[in-house]
Amino acid sequence: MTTMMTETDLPQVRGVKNIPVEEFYSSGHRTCQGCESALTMRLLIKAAGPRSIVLGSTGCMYVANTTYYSTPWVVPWMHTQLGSSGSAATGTAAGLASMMRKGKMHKEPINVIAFCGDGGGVDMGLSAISAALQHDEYNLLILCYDNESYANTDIQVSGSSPWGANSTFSPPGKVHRIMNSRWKKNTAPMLAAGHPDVRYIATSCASYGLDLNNKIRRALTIGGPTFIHNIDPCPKGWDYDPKYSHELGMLAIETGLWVQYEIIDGELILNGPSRSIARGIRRRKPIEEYLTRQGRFAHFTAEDIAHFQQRVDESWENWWIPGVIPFTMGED
Ligand SMILES: Cc1ncc(C[n+]2csc(CCOP(=O)(O)OP(=O)(O)O)c2C)c(N)n1
Ligand code: SF4
Ligand SMILES: [Mg+2]
Repeated sequence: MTTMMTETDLPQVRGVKNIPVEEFYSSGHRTCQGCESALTMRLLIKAAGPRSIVLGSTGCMYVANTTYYSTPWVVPWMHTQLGSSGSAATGTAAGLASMMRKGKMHKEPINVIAFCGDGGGVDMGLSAISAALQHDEYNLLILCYDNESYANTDIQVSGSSPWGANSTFSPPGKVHRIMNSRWKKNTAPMLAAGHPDVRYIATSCASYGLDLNNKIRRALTIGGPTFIHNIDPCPKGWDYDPKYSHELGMLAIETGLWVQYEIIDGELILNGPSRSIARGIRRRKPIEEYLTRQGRFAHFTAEDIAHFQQRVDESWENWWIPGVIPFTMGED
């Protein structure tokens, strides 16, 4: 079905020393110190290489990266509206395919990558992402960098914010301590279950850079539309010392809160610490170790921490696929 050529020279990288040294997201941005989303952008384009077009929806990774007359992007980059990562990706892939078909462009594989934040992707642009994932004639990657809030407009709660987190829209008060009572949206499995023809959907974290690198490469080479959901610790929104971004990304996975996996042609493979946890090789760290490191949970009582832990335990112990698919098979 695919009309665009598939990139062929992005093999899986074995060992961190073999990650390319060239940078295509360089100096010239003004993200906060310790911003993991900036690292995600850097690793994203390092993995994809120079024959790429990147489309970014409104958010920190647009605003902080396009200060007047400066940008860190060394590849063609275009801003798109907050909820439009899906439509921008489809339109760009369609445009390239058309230009190549008409002979107006040299025929070559060009990576089409659209990114969105959690506000732009998990909430506002979900329908456009769904539409993009149904266009199996185009090769494209949509990457959601999830800092768990509408960060750029000063940390408002999103559908991807964790239960109970303090934000400008969910400040703990005297009457109601827990203002965000929603559990985080389970986005990647929702998109995978809803789009069974999509060949590749994965979750990742820049704290595991080699893993992220290889997932991006697989997403760009497998063919058709693909989606990666990436968790990004955000010092400002999560309220911690910027030097701990890397550690917090690891803790999100080691506590079992964020689960790392790839779904390739309908087959789910857990990887990294998530696989070791599922196999019983390592124990999940207590969620308290993660929550107490962040100011956004500073108002939590012991009861709140226990509730959070119980929800995480439930997802590993009662779900159909631990940490991923929240169903159980009903009795006949
Ligand atoms: C349609 C629309 N509504 C609201 C805004 C204002 N706005 C700009 S960035 C932003 C936050 C986006 O959050 P997210 O997608 O999570 O990205 P982040 O800022 O966290 O990186 C908002 C609400 C906008 N640009 N467009
Ligand atoms: S608010 Fe968070 S996501 Fe935005 S630039 Fe700062 S650290 Fe990065
Ligand atoms: Mg966000």
